[in-house]
Amino acid sequence: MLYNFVVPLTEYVSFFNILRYISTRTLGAMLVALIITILVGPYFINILHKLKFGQQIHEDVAAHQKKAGTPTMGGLLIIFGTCLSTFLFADLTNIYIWLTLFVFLGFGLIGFIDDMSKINHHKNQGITARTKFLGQVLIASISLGLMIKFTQYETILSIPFFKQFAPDLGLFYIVFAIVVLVGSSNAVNLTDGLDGLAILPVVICTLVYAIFLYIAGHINFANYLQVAFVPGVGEVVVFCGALMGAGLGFLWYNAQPAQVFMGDVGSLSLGGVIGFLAILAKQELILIVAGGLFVIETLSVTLQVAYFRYTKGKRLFKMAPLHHHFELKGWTESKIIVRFWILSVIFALISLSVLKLR
Ligand code: 57M
Repeated sequence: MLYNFVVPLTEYVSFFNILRYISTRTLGAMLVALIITILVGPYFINILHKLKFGQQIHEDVAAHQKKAGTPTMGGLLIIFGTCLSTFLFADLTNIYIWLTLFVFLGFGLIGFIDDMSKINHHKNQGITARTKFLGQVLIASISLGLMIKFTQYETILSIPFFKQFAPDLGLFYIVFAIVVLVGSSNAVNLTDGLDGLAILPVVICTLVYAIFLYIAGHINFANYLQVAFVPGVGEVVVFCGALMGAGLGFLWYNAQPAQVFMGDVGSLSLGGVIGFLAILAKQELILIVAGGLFVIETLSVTLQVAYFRYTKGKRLFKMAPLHHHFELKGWTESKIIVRFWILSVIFALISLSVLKLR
């Protein structure tokens, strides 16, 4: 909004020129979202306490009993900080900004309904996995349909390491993109099981995609690095800045011992939007590396279930997702969290290096 109001005034006040740049607006969006989230946090957590939006805890991991009653739905704080800062700093005439907000809020809505139904039913059940899945597929299909209709988005798939080979998947691309969005949303959800475990890797992954989006939206950089040029997506970097700021502001309160959990409203919206950033930047397959931590957490569940069925009752890990395995092995919570954060930095660095390895 600031951008849209201020840019016409640059004729009279040359200082406002600073807001023309995506880079300065991204920094502004990040800083404002971070400060606002930290400032609003205590009031917000207080309201969640008053509304009794506390977390119910499963009894199978003893170390988690002390977390009972920690307010959940802190994802609303992330959504608030991100949206406010995006409205302030982004060019609101850019269609990709609106599509990104649609995905973010759409997946958030499904998580919100799930969180509310868990609280209302007092059995920690939420909506059924099937309803949640159908909701995710619906939001993903609408957003992708809108994107194909209103932008010049191409349905080609970039293959890492092969700059010349980028097959056009046509309609099949939509199916593939739905899998990316829904898969990424659920993978972040599975990872969100220890204090701060999901949010920092989400911020790191967003930083990776902010870089990819900046390059994809800039014809010279895209040509130089031989990646797909997607006109207009550079503006989404401002959203990424807002998301990173709000994420770090949330971590202020989600750091161990957490005063608030993000809830499904947080995990589903964040996971969904990371998938969408990967699609916008046309670096969909790299998400497997950039979001490597989310992938290994999800894989641990898949392997655990498959192994359990195959061996008729034996377990590969003490418990899945993977962070529970290390908890039961006796690692302290903070050790697991920090080590998993370091893993996500390693994955981020590998994914960025792919830009040059082609
Ligand atoms: C949600 N939710 C956390 C919090 C957070 C198929 C199966 C693997 C599904 C999986 C599952 O249900 N995963 C999705 C995981 C929960 O956190 C809430 O949920 C939100 C995210 N959706 O924001 O509101 C608990 O996690 C802890 N937590 C923190 N700090 C945080 O910042 O400590 C969360 C955020 C919170 C809190 O204790 O209550 C969760 O873990 O439930 N199911 C599982 O993960 C279960 N695994 C399992 O059954 N494994 C089996 C098979 C099926 C693979 C096996 O290994 O044999 C575990 N869930 C729990 N305990 N709670 C089992 C042990």
